[in-house]
Amino acid sequence: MASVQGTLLSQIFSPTDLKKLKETELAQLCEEIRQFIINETSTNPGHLGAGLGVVELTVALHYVFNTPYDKLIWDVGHQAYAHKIITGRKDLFHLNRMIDGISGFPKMSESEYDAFGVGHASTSISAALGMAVSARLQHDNTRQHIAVIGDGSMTGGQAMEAMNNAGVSKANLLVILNDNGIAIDKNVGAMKDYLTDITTSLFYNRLKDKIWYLMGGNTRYGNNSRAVVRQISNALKLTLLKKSNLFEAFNFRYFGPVDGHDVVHLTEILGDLKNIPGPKLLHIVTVKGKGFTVAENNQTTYHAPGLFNAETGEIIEDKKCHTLPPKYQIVFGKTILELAELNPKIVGVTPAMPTGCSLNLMMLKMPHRAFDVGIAEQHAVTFSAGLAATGMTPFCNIYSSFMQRAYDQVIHDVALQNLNVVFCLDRGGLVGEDGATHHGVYDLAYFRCIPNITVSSPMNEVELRNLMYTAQLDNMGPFVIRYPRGRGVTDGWRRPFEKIEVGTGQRLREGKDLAILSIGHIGNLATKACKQLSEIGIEAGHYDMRFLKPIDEVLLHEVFKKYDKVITIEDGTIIGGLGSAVIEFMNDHHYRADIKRLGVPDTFIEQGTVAELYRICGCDVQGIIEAAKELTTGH
Ligand SMILES: Cc1ncc(C[n+]2csc(CCOP(=O)(O)OP(=O)(O)O)c2C)c(N)n1
Repeated sequence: MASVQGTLLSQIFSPTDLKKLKETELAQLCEEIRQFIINETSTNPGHLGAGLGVVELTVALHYVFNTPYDKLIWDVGHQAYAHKIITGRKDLFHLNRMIDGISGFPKMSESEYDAFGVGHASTSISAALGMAVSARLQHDNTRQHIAVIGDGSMTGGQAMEAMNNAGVSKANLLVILNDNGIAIDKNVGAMKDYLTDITTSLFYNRLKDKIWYLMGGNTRYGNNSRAVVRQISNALKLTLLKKSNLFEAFNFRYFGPVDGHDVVHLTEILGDLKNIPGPKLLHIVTVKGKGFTVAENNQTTYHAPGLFNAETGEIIEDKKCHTLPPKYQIVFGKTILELAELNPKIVGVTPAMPTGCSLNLMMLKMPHRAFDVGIAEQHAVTFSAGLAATGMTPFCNIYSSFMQRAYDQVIHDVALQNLNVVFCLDRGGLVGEDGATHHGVYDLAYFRCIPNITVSSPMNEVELRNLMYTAQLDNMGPFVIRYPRGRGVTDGWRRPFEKIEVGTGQRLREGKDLAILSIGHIGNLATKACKQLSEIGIEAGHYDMRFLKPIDEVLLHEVFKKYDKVITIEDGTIIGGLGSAVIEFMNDHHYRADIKRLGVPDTFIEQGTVAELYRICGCDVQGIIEAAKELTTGH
């Protein structure tokens, strides 16, 4: 059930309703929306802090602009809850991120107000620019195009590419830089320092205040904005400001920094900016987690806190979690630290996900050897290649779906030069509630076709550790270790390291009726299925392949000599991964067998719990049992 709504929010079903409110009512509406988001996400987890930080901005944007005719594009989209609530999805919000519910990110097919689908960072300016140019080509000079991008996402290369292009386009484009000083973890890099300087510089802000005073004496940009801005721009050319402002250097007109929590002021500024043609950037300063003290004070934790108490903010932990096996992420974080203590060549690299992947453990202990390079996957890969080319052994940890960004860098900079970069691919497989933009299901297929690369996936935490150990031994070349989000299966994972022979899998169970070949964590479902199949008289052999490339040919010969019925299972696309590799092997070696491939079908899988999604794909225990029955008995 949807949460209780405040008196103003209960009247809002679309931006048209919002526009009926008086300016003086907007602040109260913001508080009601904020409370609604807190209540809803406390029982149905999602992204919290970023959304709380842009409530005022969202209200102001829909108040001033004519959405959906005007195009509003959210970068990443994890902050767009207020946008969803205002644009007709308030009463569906209790189904946020659920199967058959609404997506946690803007999605074109979900609403006409979602001008562009998002989930990955730094795309909004490119998309908005494309739309602005399209409008111009279609002789529409009235449509507004607005990209809202965080300071973290602004560090992504694509955002810079788009700024560079937009700056000479004369397109009618408004970029709103939502500067809260943090990505998921603390924002990093020179741009962050620059934004801090520009926000706090006394010289800059005094100059700006003087200019605004000259423009009309109050906080607005003035009535005759175009003329005033032209005058001001000319004046600014005489100052250091133009040269010292990064965004002005990109030919954007820069406005700000302004308080992003003053909703009335924002509506006034946005109203004025509507009348100023060409590329312009409004820099607003906000607080991530605004209005919820715990979230303001612990911004990384409350980026996506899971279940929490809506009043106190206290996070509700799963009581059982202390007795469960550790998460793969923790095993990665602790193991890289152990290995780095043994091997001085090891360094860690993450593009803006230190807490998510647990590289933060190494960053704490060995700050000079662990690097957060910002939301910059391409750079992370080539930076790692540079490290490897000159004798270091980088462990570059990237979420599988974000690695899609850096495909060329993997081929061109790492594989082609056979450099020993260890790619730890976190969040491999279906990730659950984040949905289609975040599932890590293409990696097995897209890595398998690249020469020189070793592609592995551990079935449990001990294998993860041993693969990490193996990957940093001499002359290993590019080495992918791919594992899922969440918990492993083993107790006592902290055993002495053992080298795993590259390209070797293992037979886990002898069978006679069919063989099941798995790769990675999903093999644990195959183990369960084998036991249940045995209870109904079907004896399945089980092989944990461990390496997709090089694939264990000795084991495959064993399989095809013994079995003529084979199931392959992987938590990746059915096209191009383990199943495809096994069929290629069978064909190349002239074996004949009935092969049933289980994996993610050739369609985009939306959000839901991981268990629900594997069921849909026929890759849960029941799915394996059904496939085995069908293969062996024909029904
Ligand atoms: C390409 C890519 N890399 C990493 C992420 C993971 N991610 C989601 S939100 C986020 C931080 C974004 O920071 P910012 O743009 O400042 O927005 P804020 O959350 O602070 O509002 C990151 C790194 C992503 N979505 N896309």
